[in-house]
Amino acid sequence: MADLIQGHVRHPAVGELVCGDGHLVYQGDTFVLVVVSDGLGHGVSASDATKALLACVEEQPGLPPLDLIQACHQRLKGTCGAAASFVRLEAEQGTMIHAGVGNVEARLITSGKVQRPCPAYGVLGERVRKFTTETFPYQAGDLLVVHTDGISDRFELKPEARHRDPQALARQLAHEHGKDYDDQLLLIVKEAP
Ligand SMILES: [Mn+2]
Repeated sequence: MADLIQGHVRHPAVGELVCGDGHLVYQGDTFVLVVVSDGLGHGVSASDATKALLACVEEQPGLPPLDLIQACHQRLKGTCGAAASFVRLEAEQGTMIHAGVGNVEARLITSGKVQRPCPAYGVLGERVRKFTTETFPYQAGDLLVVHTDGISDRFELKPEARHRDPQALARQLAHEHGKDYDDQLLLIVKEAP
């Protein structure tokens, strides 16, 4: 199992005590699963939706991302709902599989280019237009950046960013592009090559 290097910044919107954004990184035998959730709105109800989503993932982290996101959609019925991004890294197969709903942004920084998966429209627990997955070439050493809309996506990362320290880079991006009025979460994951 490869070494995982991670960095993240997470904090609630100004005036809130709990953060509605949350994440999970699960290291399986042959894959790494990364999930970032943004519970709709702020505060306790948003945090409850994210907790329900992450609990659903923890019960069955080995499910294919498409099945997992649909299971979460069912589980979140009756909550305030969530936007979320599910990323499965399979270094041996050389692939990254992404399934997402709503505006949680993921990017994969590789040696050649930056890949930006396109999430589906909708809200988990309420309505989703169509569940889809996208698959991208992936190898250990690539940098995965996932963040909620509490961090503006108006930043550019070049292939050289793969060599940055994930925690330092996460802090810098959140500092420069964070929005005080929304919960913020930015997560960076890299498998040691
Ligand atoms: Mn948000």
